[in-house]
Amino acid sequence: MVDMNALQIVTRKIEPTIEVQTKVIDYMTRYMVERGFKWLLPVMLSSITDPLWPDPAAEEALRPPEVEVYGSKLRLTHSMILHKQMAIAMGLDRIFILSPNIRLEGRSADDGRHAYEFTQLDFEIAGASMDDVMGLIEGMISGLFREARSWGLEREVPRVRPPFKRFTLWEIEEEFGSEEEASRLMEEPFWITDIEREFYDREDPERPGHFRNYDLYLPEGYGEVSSGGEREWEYEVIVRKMRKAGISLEAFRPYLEVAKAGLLKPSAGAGIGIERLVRYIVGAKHVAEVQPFPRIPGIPAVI
Ligand code: ASN
Repeated sequence: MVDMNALQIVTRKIEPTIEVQTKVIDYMTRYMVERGFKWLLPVMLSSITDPLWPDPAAEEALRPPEVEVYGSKLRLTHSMILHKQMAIAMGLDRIFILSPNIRLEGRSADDGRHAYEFTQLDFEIAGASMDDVMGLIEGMISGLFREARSWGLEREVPRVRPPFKRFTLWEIEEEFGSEEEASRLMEEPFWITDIEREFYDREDPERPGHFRNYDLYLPEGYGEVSSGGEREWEYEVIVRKMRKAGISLEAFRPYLEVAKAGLLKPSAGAGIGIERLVRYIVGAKHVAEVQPFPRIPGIPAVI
């Protein structure tokens, strides 16, 4: 059930799910720390945030809520992608954050995996390629699933082995019709690559019109759980792509200042949706079931 009142929210049996979530976060953060990543704390208010536009999955651009703070307007975090690039510019070469994101989706179609407030494990690696990041995520997911099989869950988490299958978005559309249909038909996690979207994902310099980015999809209809890419770092390229997307350069002034000074560096990274991953591991129908305080588009938060 998605539309719950306060008593229904509080009397649900959510403890086993939160136990799983604890183990999932423990596994994922250890995985990153053991590989030399530094753990940053999240930013929730900033003058700049991810435009989430252009986004082939969205009908219209989302507007991040704004708060007037000390005479200037700050936005609630859509994602920390631009801060991740800044952290790389600071000389922090491998970073991750458990990053709370707010995305006020206008969608009414409820696919069971959208929450307007959620947390992603967001990470970035200086000088990395898409293969580096995809390999890192494959190692994390297959190790996590292996461990989850020993947690005594009611549901059998599948045995998965890297490398996961890769499809371009074009191949998915040809073969399955849509990403959702592919997710329903597949039995293992798979990648979708080459998606034209936000300016910060890198266009392949050797194949203009193709993109060095990747989304990880879960099988059994659970859909997208991770999204990332190699990044643009050159000022001229960033400005050209922002203009093409109709994005106001003024709204991204501090970011462009750093880019113009030549301080952004090549990097690649991704974010992995914690609630979506927990939802899959426990086999919940709806992401609301794994959120102690559900945040479902179209339904006002009760608590
Ligand atoms: N975390 C994603 C990335 O690293 C961005 C996002 O959440 N929109 O590409």
